[in-house]
Amino acid sequence: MARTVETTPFADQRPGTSGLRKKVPVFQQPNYVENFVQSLFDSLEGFAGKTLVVGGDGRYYNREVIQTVIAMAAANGFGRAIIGKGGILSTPAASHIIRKYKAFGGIVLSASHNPGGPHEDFGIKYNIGNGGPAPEKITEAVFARSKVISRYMIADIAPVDIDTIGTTEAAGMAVEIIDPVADYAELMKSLFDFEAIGKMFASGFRMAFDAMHAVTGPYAKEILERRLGAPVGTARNFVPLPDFGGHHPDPNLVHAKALYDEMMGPDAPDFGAASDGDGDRNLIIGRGIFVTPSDSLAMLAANAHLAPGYRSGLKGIARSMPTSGAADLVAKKLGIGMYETPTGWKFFGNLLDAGMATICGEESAGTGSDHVREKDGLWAVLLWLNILAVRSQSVKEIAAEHWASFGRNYYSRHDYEAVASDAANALVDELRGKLSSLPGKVVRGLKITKADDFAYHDPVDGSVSEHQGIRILFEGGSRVVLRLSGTGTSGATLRLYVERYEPDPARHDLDTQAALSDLIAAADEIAGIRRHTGRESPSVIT
Ligand code: G16
Repeated sequence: MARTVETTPFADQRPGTSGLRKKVPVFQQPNYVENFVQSLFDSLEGFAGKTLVVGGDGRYYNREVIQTVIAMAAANGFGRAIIGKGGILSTPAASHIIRKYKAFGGIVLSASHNPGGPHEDFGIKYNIGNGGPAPEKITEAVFARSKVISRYMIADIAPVDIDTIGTTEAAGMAVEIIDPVADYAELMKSLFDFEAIGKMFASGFRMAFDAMHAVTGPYAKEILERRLGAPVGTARNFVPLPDFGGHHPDPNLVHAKALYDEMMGPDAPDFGAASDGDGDRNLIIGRGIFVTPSDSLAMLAANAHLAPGYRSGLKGIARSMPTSGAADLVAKKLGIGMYETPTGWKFFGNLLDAGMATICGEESAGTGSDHVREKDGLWAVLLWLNILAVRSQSVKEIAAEHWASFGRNYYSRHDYEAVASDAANALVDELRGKLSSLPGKVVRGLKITKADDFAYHDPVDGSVSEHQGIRILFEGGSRVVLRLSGTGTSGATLRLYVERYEPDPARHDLDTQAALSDLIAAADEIAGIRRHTGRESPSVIT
């Protein structure tokens, strides 16, 4: 029943920060999906007879690619495929299911927070047996293979019914369709004080959760409304749609603006939150206050011991390099390890597996812990709810107390999207070329103390990842970071990360952009952002 099909390579199948992301028409080219999946299987060893988890965020083309993956997994010798009903699995749920059922690995079909639809984005990423994104040595091997591939294997089978829970068989491989929510909901119950959170809801606590027509809808309905007793309507936009209702499922202040406006309004709920396309990102907004992802990481780490799953304390904290240093101050106070990694959740896997870090976070709205090996949007929301229930304070009060004891790291990211790749590369090359001449210079009244191109030395496996972002540090602890995104699908996206530390509580109520204006101007002067990109202002400010 398995067939070998001749094919020719595509030149553009290098996975980025998180898997292969392209426009749908690119994936729809004959053999495009097949080539990538076969290149992946050819780069793995020892999966014969083992289990592959498959699911996605429900976006356009999800169901078609799941059928292809089933037929190819069977032909390549997997023994069992576990698939979320309807082809749905959030990224953190897929990570949990891989771990729980001791699968060999998993394929998650998602382009995360990018829009979906016939002309929008699609993506394929592979997670290894620890539940985490494949490390660079695997993604690079897949890319190398994709450049020389000459055949793929596929079983001739009728489409599998992925909408009925139960086990069937496809070309000798068992296909198990599971409830995508149940295992994940049980895991959350084991980590958090559902009774305390339930009592908080029963006493009138109001929350708005925006699932953005993406994968977390069914998870939020089950956990927040059914298990924790939040009023029906707490989860909004909860039906996953192939085009996310025409929106970007990106939980930030631009794409979740309606939620933000409501949270800043006179009758705001107590707590607002949102998650992205595949459920690994989070947005946290209290009544009258947006909590930056960097601050959220620090506040969650400082309060995690209030949740049952973290009562015995944290082993360490890890954050990506561009994420603010707010969590470092918490780690210092707790006397635990702090690790600075490149952008990309895959870099946390070794630290989590080695028991060096318990909580990890990124400025790009990702927070998570060692319960899975992915960032986890609903996990962050539930940990916040647990903390709010135990402390009986508002988000605003918790943030103010946090800043009073640790100081405040004003922080913002400016994105210049869809810039011509040549212009973006020229900017980075020019900046790299002058890094050694920057220390000692004064720009806009700010003295540069250090400038480098971040390289990460993994303390667990000794691997080195270079060119992970340019850092320019100023006297007093402020800094700007520039790097090119690894997740965009058109042209290049330049990211400018800006941070300023303010120890004085009397200055903790400033407007963020105003507090950072001198650094933003200095960054433009140093890197020539406007000159190179031709843009007067960023496309997105978060
Ligand atoms: C992915 C990665 C994250 C990364 C983010 C932004 O998130 O998993 O680790 O921080 O992209 O990466 P970049 O700055 O290179 O665009 P997601 O939610 O898109 O999978």
